[in-house]
Amino acid sequence: MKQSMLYPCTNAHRSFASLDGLWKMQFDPASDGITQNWQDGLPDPFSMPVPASFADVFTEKEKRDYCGDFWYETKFYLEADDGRDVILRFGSITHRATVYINGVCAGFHEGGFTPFVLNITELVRFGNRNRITVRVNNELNETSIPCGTTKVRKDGSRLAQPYFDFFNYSGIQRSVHLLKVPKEAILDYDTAITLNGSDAVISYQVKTSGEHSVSAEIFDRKGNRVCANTGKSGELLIRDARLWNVRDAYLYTLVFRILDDNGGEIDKYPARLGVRTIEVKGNRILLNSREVYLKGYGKHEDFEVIGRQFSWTVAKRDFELMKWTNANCFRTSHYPYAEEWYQMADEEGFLIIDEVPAVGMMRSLMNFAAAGAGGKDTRFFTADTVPQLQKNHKEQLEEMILRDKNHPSVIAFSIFNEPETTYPEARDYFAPLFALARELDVQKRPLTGALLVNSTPGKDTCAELCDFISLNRYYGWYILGGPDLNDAEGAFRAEVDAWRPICENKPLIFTEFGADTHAGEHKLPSVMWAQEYQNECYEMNFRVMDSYDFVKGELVWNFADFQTTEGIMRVNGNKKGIFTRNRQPKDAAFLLKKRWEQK
Ligand code: BDP
Repeated sequence: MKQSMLYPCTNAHRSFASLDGLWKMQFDPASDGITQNWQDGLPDPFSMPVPASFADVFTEKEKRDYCGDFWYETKFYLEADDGRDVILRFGSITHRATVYINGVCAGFHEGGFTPFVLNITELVRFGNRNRITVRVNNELNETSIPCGTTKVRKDGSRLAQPYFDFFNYSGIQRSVHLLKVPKEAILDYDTAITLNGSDAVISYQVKTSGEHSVSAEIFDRKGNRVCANTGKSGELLIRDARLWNVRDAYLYTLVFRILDDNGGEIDKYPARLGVRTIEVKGNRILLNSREVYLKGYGKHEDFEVIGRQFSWTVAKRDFELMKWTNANCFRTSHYPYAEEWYQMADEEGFLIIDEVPAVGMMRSLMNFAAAGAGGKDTRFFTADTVPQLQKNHKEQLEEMILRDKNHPSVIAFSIFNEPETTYPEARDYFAPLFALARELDVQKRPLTGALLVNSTPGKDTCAELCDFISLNRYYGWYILGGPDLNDAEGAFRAEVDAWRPICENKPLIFTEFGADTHAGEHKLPSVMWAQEYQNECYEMNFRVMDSYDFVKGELVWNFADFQTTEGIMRVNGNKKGIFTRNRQPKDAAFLLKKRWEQK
């Protein structure tokens, strides 16, 4: 295990301070910060909140679109040494970061959507002020997850060119914590759940950094202890277990302690436990042995001004809107979201398909309307960059699973979004990633990946790796839109017919479908971009989906309008939202609310 990803907590042994606030920042377009010793202090900084996506705070285009190296700096006071380790934890820095403590390099991390921790005990000055400097880089290339390229313009400035359809928000986008943890500490744990009649057996494993024994206890919501065991691994039996269910999310508390030889406590970590099982049987998805139909959204972490920064208030609004439409599920398209999203989903009883940032795995200037809709095969997985890409992909997958594996809300992992899967090298690339996920996830959740329009039976090489098939399909938009909607329906039916033999034994869900819609636009009869058309397009899609009993879920694209790179295909962003970017309903929201009430 690379690092402990446990979310910070406070108790008799552990404490943390938030380092969020106003930091200093400076762009480093010549990438010579290191040679100028910026790690010892930034020469000409401006102020910047942390966490934040820096882009949308600026009024100047060059700053919003800045691509390259940039630096952050802050200082913190550390009280006297109390014998515990001092750990610096970044919720995420996009996309790569080198961290310096008092001018000395403490570590490097690549991957913009997962936390990383650095043990800085040896680098800090106790009873003193300390400086953190971070050199960040937000360039995209074909080994980065997500993929893209970086263009150098005539004046030498760089511009990110994503192979994906969302803005390349970057910076220190999630919270920074300074943790103090005991030298002998709980590092990680796993749980796997089996239901036995009305009882539940929780097998657990705990990793610690020492040899002392561990105790495990489960408490119910009222604080009553319901079972206990000792040992770094073992089983806990909950009699008459209250299950965790959709919109009925009962959570127990699972407490691990490291005990010394006299029974004294060395460390303690309390976690929430939702008792639920998830499995695919034949072509059904079973939650607690009962079939569940997935209804909901592909989302983004995206909001006006704050970009990809997590906001409890925006997230709460999103959950309220999702509940209002009777949804039960969302996919974290196209990257692992801030940890707080999963905590909220655990509480609210929402199902999550957790996606690794493997998007843009084809050469196209934007990840839409590409290969399938007339584009050409780019043979992405035959390039020299592929071994390094796969290494990064594995690391991102491992970090996501390590971080999210104990959330009851997480019911599946998605290993990719719309790669070029139409030739055998794609399968060679993905098979080891699926194998890795199966090995790492003790709960053995179903695995999937969202397939692009041209990944159809006979052409696609990766659907067989998936436990359920996920299709992104734009019949009525990129394919046969507007006046051709009737033909779109026929073409859509023909494709779903072709999936039937595969789906005799595998569930099929739609992870994307929809139509760009301008919130202010109305037209009778409808035209593309008008709200009436978004409804008609959804009605057509639902007619088709309802005719196939192996379709087990529908996640519309997208929950809300979101920011993308500028271009002729996008009107200040992608407008396929059911809600506007500031979270007000388009007409389609009422259609979904009604449909999902009955579904
Ligand atoms: C799919 C992508 C998604 C895009 C969407 C669209 O998975 O990221 O935003 O299409 O074009 O290709 O709206």
